Amino acid sequence: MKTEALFNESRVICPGMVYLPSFADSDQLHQALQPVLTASPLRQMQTSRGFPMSVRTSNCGTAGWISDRKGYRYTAIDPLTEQPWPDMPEVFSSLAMRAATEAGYDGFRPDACLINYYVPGTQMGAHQDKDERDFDQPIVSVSLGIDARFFVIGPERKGTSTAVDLSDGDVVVFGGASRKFYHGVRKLKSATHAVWGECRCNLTFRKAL
Ligand code: MD3
Ligand code: FE
Repeated sequence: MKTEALFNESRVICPGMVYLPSFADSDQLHQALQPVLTASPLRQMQTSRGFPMSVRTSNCGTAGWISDRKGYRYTAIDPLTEQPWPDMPEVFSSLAMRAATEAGYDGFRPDACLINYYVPGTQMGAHQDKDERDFDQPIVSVSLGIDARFFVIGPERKGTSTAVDLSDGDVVVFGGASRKFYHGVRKLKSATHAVWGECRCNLTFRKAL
């Protein structure tokens, strides 16, 4: 049975969620990301139960999201390098601010950029993002590399999901009611992107602190 409605052309997908197709310059972001990942390499974080997450992760900005045996939180220091997270590149922060403004959330100033790397077969189960202090601040998501199917449910985990197919350069802004909606990523299909290779990179910009 097919329970997912597909809305890929509409801009407002559900209350407060704005889709900006091809908004980001993928090549420029790829270039800016390399020194960030040299300073704070991608790694598989541990869940609180001690299992490795399938997505590989890093951060830039004054705060970075981590998961370990103690749970989820934002830290100023990268536990792997024991150094501050790398600075957020100017092209990252300016893109996130422009996207938020375009979506109607003027004044967004991200202090954290979570970098998620997916290889084919990887998925992210339904969850809420609730480790940030101020839920009035939106989250800006940038999809890079190979295509993925994202889904959003609603304020509760149960219910019908809405699917959005995300391609290289697509940006989604989650504000208003959608900020607390359950969401996730379907198992990534195999593909190769000319610049990013056999992977999808997702940048999520947040005001964490
Ligand atoms: C909807 N990442 O890192 S980004 C995450 O593609 C996360 O890597 C996915 O969910 C990814 O937490 C999806 C889209 C996203 C991010 C934050 C949201 C959707 C959201 C917060 C509230 C509602
Ligand atoms: Fe999330």
